[in-house]
Amino acid sequence: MISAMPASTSPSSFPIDLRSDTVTRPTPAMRRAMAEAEVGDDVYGEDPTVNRLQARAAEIFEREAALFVPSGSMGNLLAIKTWARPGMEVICEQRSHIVNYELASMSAVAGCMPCTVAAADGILTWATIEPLIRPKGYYYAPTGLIELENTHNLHGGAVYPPAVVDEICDRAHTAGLRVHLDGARIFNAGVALGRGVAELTRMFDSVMFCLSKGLGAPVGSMLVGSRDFIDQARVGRKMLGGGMRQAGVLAAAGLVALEESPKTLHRDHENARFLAEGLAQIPGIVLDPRKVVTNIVIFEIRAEGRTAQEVCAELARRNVLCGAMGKQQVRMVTHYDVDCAGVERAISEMASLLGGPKS
Ligand code: TLP
Repeated sequence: MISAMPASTSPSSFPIDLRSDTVTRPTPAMRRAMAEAEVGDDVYGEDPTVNRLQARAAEIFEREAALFVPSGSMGNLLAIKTWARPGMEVICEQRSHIVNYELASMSAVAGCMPCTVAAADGILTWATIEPLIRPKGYYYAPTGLIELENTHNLHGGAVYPPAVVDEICDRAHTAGLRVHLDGARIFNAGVALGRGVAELTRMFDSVMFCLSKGLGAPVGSMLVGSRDFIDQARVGRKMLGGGMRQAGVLAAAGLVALEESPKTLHRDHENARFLAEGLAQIPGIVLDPRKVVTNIVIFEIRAEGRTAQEVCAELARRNVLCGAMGKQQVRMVTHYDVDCAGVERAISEMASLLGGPKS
């Protein structure tokens, strides 16, 4: 059986892969569940394991229904397609994943236009959103949807204060607008705040969360919401070519991820904080470790003549993998396939690359 190799027992030639929490390999329990999964044709609604996963996700989020989708990107796109019509705008944060990493699918496929605003730490408030809502007028593209991202990927896994979310949703609903959550890492937000995901997401009209990020499943994300919303999203999924057949082999791993992985996310957060504290000591790195509250560490490289890409390439030669974001920023993401020893190695390789701890 192939399983993830714990970094603590690995030789230093084994890569420490901090590029993303998407790189995890299925746990032995997931692989067992996949091998033993009962399956059927999910386009007929007859895959018992997919049905169990959907029922369980709906139960955990205290919603009427849920839908298993191949990716988080498809889940977000389905929400936009379901709530908004072509020619409408979607209000979202400037560095949100739907704007930066989803191939402009909201425009190319759903016919919508992003209406973005930059927010400190990526955290929108009603005060930043309200001026973007279009008044009635035949020449305006009407506002079709508001989208929030929690945790916020490009803002280093920042977490929305629940009161801010509640106010946005409450005011949006009063204004007759829907709010969708890109909750790819909402379980990380839950752990950071010590709150349940149902409580954190109760005001949203729809929620997408990923099984294949920190929760560690090999494939898949979930949309949750009302029965009516999910029925429409299911039709949209088929239209996008996302109707799956014996998907129970994937859903089985998703069920294990959903039940088991939230309990261990706190370790990823501890490792991320430890990583941030170590990196912050290195000259040429600008980073405030107090801002690292989940599993994403983003920092600036301010080393003479060195770009983020060059630093990442050099680290890769030393078997530490991470991602450059633009010219100066680097992202490292912790997950269950990297333990504390792996994090220590990442810090020491970076220190030796950039020249020892700050004096
Ligand atoms: N994020 C990936 C990359 O696409 C950047 C990563 O490595 O972090 N919402 C958020 C907040 C995400 O971070 C991601 C993936 C998605 C949506 C899309 O999920 P997938 O990759 O399943 O389409």
